[in-house]
Amino acid sequence: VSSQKSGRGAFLLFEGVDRCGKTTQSQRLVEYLKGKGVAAELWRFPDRYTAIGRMIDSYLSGETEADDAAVHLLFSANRWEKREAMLAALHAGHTLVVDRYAYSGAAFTAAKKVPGLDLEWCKAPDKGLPAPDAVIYLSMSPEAAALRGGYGKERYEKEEMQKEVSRQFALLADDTWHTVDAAQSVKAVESQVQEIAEGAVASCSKGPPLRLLWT
Ligand code: Z5A
Repeated sequence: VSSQKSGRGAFLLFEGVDRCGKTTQSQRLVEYLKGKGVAAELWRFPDRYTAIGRMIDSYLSGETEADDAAVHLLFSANRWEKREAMLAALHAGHTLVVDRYAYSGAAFTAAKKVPGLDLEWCKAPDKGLPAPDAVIYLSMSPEAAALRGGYGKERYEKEEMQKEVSRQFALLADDTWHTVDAAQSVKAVESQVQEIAEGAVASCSKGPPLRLLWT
């Protein structure tokens, strides 16, 4: 892998249940890519620092209540408000390593099993966003993930919910997905992640058009 002046950056996305190691691996991947001369940036969703993100943060912490459909649309809006900046960074040749995105959005709301809010409904507001070049799905049973220090205090951090989220993620797998066994050591996961990332960075340096999500 080497930095490229032509072409574009790669959009690399980490998804998976709570505690599977997304934050750990996304941080390590950015450092690894930078060490290889790739301009890499770490992004995460929700972005809790925008006005919309603060509403989401308050909902996740349990401080406020909100209608499930309305909160789903807030998560989606939090991605749309970042679209232009994402596109600008990718076209400037920056590789984005993103911790959660629309797949989490669809999986978490669909997991609530609210009548009317099925998986297709949940995907609809995110259609047309920049699509990732590679989704790195860190696969782990919610039971094993819970052993990693237990769940925190946020709204969805409960084993039953995480099991249903995991079932919904399985329905969202597409041709950009690479499943990595997240129960391995940090180093073993990391070396598989690096291989996937290097492949995607190399092919994006040739300048393929960015795809639009779920269209
Ligand atoms: N949500 C939504 O509903 N709709 C949306 O559209 C979006 C999100 C985008 C935000 O969570 C919540 O919003 C989330 C989904 C929902 N709710 N839940 N649940 P977040 O992304 O802010 O969650 P987080 O708390 O930052 O991340 P996480 O998922 O809890 O953890 P993680 O990033 O996957 O794992 P980690 O922090 O890297 O690792 C967890 C622990 O395991 C830590 O102690 C590590 O040192 C350890 N670890 C990591 N890897 C290993 C290995 N390989 N072996 C052993 N131990 C390890």
